[in-house]
Amino acid sequence: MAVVLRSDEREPTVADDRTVSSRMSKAARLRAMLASPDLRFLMEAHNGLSAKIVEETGFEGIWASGLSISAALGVRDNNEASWTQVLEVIEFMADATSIPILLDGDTGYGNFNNFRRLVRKLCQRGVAGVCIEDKQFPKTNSFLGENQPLADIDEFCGKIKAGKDSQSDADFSVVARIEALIAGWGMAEALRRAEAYHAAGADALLIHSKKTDPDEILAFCREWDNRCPVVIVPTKYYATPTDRFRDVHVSLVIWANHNLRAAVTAMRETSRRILEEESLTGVEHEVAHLGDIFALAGNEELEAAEDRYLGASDEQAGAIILAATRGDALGDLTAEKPKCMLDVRGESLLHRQVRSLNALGVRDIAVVAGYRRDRIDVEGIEILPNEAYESTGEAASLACARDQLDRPVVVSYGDILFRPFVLDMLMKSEADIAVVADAAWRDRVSGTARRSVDLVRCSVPYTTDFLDDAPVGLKAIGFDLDGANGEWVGLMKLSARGARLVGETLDAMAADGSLPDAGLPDVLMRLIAAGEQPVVLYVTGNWLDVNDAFDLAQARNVT
Ligand code: SPV
Ligand code: MG
Repeated sequence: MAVVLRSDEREPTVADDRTVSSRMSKAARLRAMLASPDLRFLMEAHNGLSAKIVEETGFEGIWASGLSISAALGVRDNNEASWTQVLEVIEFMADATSIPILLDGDTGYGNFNNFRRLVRKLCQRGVAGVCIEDKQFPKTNSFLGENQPLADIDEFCGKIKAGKDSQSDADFSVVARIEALIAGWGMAEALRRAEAYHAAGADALLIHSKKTDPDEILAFCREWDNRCPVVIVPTKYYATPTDRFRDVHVSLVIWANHNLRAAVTAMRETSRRILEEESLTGVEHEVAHLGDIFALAGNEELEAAEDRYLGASDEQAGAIILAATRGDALGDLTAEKPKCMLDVRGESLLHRQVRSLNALGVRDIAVVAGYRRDRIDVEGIEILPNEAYESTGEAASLACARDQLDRPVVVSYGDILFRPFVLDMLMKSEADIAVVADAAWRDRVSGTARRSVDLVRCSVPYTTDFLDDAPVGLKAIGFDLDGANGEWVGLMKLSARGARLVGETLDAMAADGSLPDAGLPDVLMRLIAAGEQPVVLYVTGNWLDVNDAFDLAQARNVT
């Protein structure tokens, strides 16, 4: 039944065709390109990267050129690369792209038997088709020498049949390439071979020429009269306007080697300049940016996959050290440097903390600095300034590291020392918010000091029972707390979620004006009020903070 188009309907266009084809298999798409009444194009690629560039540019398909793959491997186009080495390259190309690939399969790498194995492997790897040429193994590039011997017609027809009988994908294409014009055997021989290869089951014919004018190609196409699709490679007759190929109903044009040749020119020029100039400056802005390379490699996809599959607990934890204060109670000791740079047995407090963090694999360390931040000379940290350190507290300092609050992070005061196991225990916590509290706090704190240390009240008191590992919840934190179970050490760990919650709380405090005067206990209390349940990890001693000269003297006893 004839399909009648309504007046508001239109004839399908090439663009429609492409939309439909994106839902088809690669092999089906190449087959459709060959069968299409429009002239279509394949662009050369020789590895995964160039294949991606061909797709990104907008080509519908890829010619995996034997010449280019060989040259890129540093060998000649004489079957010096083995067929499995070519297969490996083509597998990378197929994996890297979603458009069909037609492999230049030379002579099929042997007789019919070798060729049918190749066809099976190409189908397994999602390659859309293969082109074989009627020459002898090992082949020589068509543009080299004269009178290259051709394959026997019957032998080549048997090879085509073997290939077609072996394809596991019904849409896979075998393209038969006729070298009769190249070898000087004339048009009659070319047409005789065309007829035979078509009858043997070839899905398309590639007619090749090394002349600089297109006359013999155009004559062949006229004679052949589109009895099956025709493919051409106008490397030598490149000046021919493309419409002349349309006029004679060519199906597919292969731009066969220009990505390889462009790469050679660019690499030569870049190498030469760097050699001569002994500098990268001249070429830096003429070569692809590293970001471009990462994008081509698909790094963004890997980051998303890491989020999906690695899980938050495996995400690399960072650290934020709050070290903005001078430590006024230390008098002259901190006249010229911030408290975190006080020396404890040849090493500053900050050096010691950074070393402890590094030892547990934490490399991404931000230090919020204020007073005399010019005196902080620790390697491997990022310094984030708190310009308002004199008039703000710890919450405002933490807000200076707001950008870091999107991943697991250890938050630490810059004036504390702790034994390595304390940090190790904290790092292993999977809680969203975990704080370290000293259950032996009464030994350190008494009387009026209660009013200046952060005490914690917990869901259960500390116990020495080895088998009691029930989680301990934080109920309240602040100065002079009734029913306190411990003293906050100034160390906490946030999961990615916990970090986001703290970040949002800081934003809310900035918005309502409470941020400048707030300490970290105020932030924690807000989170508890909002229904979060921070976890407490008890220690008994094994840490100290440095508030005055007495503390410093104590610290100097630490090894
Ligand atoms: C290739 O690209 O390897 C070809 C085409 O076979 S040509 O080099 O023109 O023979
Ligand atoms: Mg070739």
